[in-house]
Amino acid sequence: MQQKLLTFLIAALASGAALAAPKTAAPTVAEAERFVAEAEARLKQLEINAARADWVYQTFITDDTEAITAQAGEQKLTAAGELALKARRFKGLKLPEATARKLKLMQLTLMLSDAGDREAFTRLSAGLNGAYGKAKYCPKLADGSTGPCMPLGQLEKILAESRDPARLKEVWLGWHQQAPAYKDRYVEYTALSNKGAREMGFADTGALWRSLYDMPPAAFEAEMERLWQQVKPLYDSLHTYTRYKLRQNYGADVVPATGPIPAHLFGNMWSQSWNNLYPMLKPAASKDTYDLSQTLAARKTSAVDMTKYAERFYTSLGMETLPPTFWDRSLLTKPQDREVACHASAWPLDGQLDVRIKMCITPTAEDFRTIHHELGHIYYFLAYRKQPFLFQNGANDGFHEAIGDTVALSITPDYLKQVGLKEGAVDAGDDIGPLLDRALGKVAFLPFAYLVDKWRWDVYSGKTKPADFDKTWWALREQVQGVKRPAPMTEGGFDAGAKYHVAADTPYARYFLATMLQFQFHRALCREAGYVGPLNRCSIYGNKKAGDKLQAMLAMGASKPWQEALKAVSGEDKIDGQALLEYFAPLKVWLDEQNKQLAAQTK
Ligand code: X8Z
Ligand code: ZN
Repeated sequence: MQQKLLTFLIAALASGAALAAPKTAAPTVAEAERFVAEAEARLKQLEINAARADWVYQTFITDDTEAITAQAGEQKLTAAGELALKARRFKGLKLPEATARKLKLMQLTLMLSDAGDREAFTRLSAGLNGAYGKAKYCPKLADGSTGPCMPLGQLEKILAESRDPARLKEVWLGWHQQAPAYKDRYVEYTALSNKGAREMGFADTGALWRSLYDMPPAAFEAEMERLWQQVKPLYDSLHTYTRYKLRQNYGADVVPATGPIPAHLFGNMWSQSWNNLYPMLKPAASKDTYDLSQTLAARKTSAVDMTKYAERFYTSLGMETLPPTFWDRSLLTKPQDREVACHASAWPLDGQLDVRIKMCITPTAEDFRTIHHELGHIYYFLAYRKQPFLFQNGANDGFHEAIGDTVALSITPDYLKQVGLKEGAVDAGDDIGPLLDRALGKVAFLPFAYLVDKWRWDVYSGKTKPADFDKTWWALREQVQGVKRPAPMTEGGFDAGAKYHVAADTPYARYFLATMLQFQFHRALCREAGYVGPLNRCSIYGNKKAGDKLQAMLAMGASKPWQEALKAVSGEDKIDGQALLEYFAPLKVWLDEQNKQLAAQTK
């Protein structure tokens, strides 16, 4: 307490806040409203500047663009910290709801009172993002020379397509070897971030992150655990089934009968989605040999066409067409002449119609899903653009991640047929095939989405020291996800840093929440559309009634606690795994039956 008060006073003095606010005059409602209006105008301008600088940086990574984005980020951070401290003055004052909420939101930020710290922090932040974006694996050839260097996209393609375990292992290790180069910077960065969180009165940055959900941070942590336990039995069934199939395919030497499974075998760099294993895992009885990736590749579907398919889904719900500047200014394919950060992202550049996607699109089913995901962000931006600046955000970050995925749940075999992306008849009796494919994306993802921030919370709290980064990372991955490192850990390793969101310091609990939320949204919107029947066959494509319901929630932005936004769309006020479990219920029965039979066969 003492320590907190002291840091507050130092910070307040450094920012000039204590000098600016006369101690005697009690704050008034009018003053609070004036303060909020001025703060919003100032933050908005700085946000636009920072977004522009960052866009240029991430689509053209150079030392110069890095310096420019760091500088713009620093200006934003300076103002955010200063205003957050000043906002404290109105604590306890009875205010209109919206003003009180804006003051609360303004205080959920880092505050670094020292200019040198701010400069170092924003430089490290930009540098880490760039380092991840530029990283490449350059294989050593037998003659001692170095082979052509491979960026992440190329390595991911090999993991998706090759079934040679030695090659998979090489590629997996090749990518994970890159992260130690920025481990020291990450350590320095997290220390500064913690300093900023503490100056603002939070225990550490993890505590700040857990404070972003309209509930006490400890309650949020308990919710995460409750949700994971709720869906864990379904994950366990999928993991068991996958192990049998991997063992059949790779043999008992590669895949152990019990314990964690080597991480390089799941068709994905982080074993976070297993869709690429579908051909190996698909039900023997399924006649459906349909492969969307094959169709998209064979037709040489362009990045623009992929995006247009997604746009048409949203407009079929009654939403607006994308503004012309979206098409002029987005980056949809990987440029060959410069370094870019390929990790897909959606950008609100001016809080109005200047919205953009940055993504290195290839004609695959995975990118088809991802472009629907990204447009979910874009349509959220567009829907809440009429809100005041501080409410131009998702109800919480899990909502933002869930919108596009909700829409993508409506990409059913029927829908693909309807838009001409599926040839041949849809087998109405075959639910298990498509459900399994969906589970390989969604259910397989749950433990990974749960554990990334579980690991980071301990890093931020200091419980995990830098020397133990890999030890604690792999303890979680083994215990929660049931996957293991394909080779022993190395001294100074930084495997968590081989994931974009760790290097770029983007919170990850949002994706775990989004996975729950999207099934709640899907169920609610299907009901709104008047659909009765199994949730996995429902597509809201073309349904304006469902679209209006969704749009109404999107338009609320962050103006109300997320519980109200959830209520508006689904009538529920808790994030819950029940809708997801209901969606996959037929698959759970099937998996458990398969596992029983496979166990009997291997006795
Ligand atoms: O990062 C993303 C999106 C951008 S918000 C492409 N996702 C997570 C990931 O790639 O790890 C979407 C699913 C999870
Ligand atoms: Zn996203």
